[in-house]
Amino acid sequence: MRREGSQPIINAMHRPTVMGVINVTPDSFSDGGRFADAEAAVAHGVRLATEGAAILNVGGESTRPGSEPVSEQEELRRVVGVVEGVAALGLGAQLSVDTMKLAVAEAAVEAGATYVNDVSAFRHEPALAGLVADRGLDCCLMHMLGEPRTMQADPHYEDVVSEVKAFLEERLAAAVAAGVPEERVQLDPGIGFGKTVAHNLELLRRLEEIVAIGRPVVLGTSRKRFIGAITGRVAAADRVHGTVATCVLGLERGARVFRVHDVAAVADGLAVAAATLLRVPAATPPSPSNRASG
Ligand code: HH2
Repeated sequence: MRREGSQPIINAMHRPTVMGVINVTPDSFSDGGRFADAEAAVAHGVRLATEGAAILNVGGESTRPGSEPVSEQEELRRVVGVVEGVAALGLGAQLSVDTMKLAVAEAAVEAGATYVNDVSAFRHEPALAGLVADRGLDCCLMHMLGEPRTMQADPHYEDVVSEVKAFLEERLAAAVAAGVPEERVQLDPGIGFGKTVAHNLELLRRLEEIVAIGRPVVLGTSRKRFIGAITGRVAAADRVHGTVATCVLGLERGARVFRVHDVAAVADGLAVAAATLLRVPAATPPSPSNRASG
């Protein structure tokens, strides 16, 4: 199910879009090992699409702080069968590959992906921009200070928001120079990628400054460590409520794509927030039993 030359996500500037995470990894920080075999990963994709994910993001390399890089062969082995398996089901969700590697992106696109999520923003392999341009793909370019192995060592900024903004503007310009139409590009401040708790909160508080670049902003706060630092929730899976709060705050400040593990919870939070802030009508009328409870 290739969607070459498909329409850009036309409503990304308005309604919130949920991007569900499928980590096909043994070591991701919050769900490592749970979906490491392809069958479990595909079943998880079905569940996330049913819960309201319009984009499914398949990743085969953990980028958590301190993680070691994965070989190209291993990443291919993890990702391609899952993209193929989910694509074959025709769930209606857009398939995205979470990779910095050209060969992995190429194989995922052959298998049905139409969106490249590159946490290196085309710095790791600049030729990835050419693939996105040639195949008419959507992409997400994310800010990261340094590399996953060392990024949390001692991150320092004069002003985190203006530095992240300048970086994203530069990467957007580089993508456009490589032939990627601007309307295919989404931008992400990279929550937790070379940032302290204070940096993450400052980015969230002043997200409008990133939104002002003019491209849809992707927010990836899901279950991350700063939420644990604030709430005291040590287990990543216990950070769902904190995640919903960050997504609602992000929506109010203009973010439109939310990369999350807990799709049902976040979709509900965003639906209520969008109905309030954006006057987006409810997706389905309330059931009679819900109506009775007012
Ligand atoms: N965060 C992670 C991975 N990819 N992509 C974007 N665009 N934005 C993010 O914030 C982002 C991302 C890290 O989270 P996760 O995939 O859950 O963990 P791991 O890297 O350990 O697999």
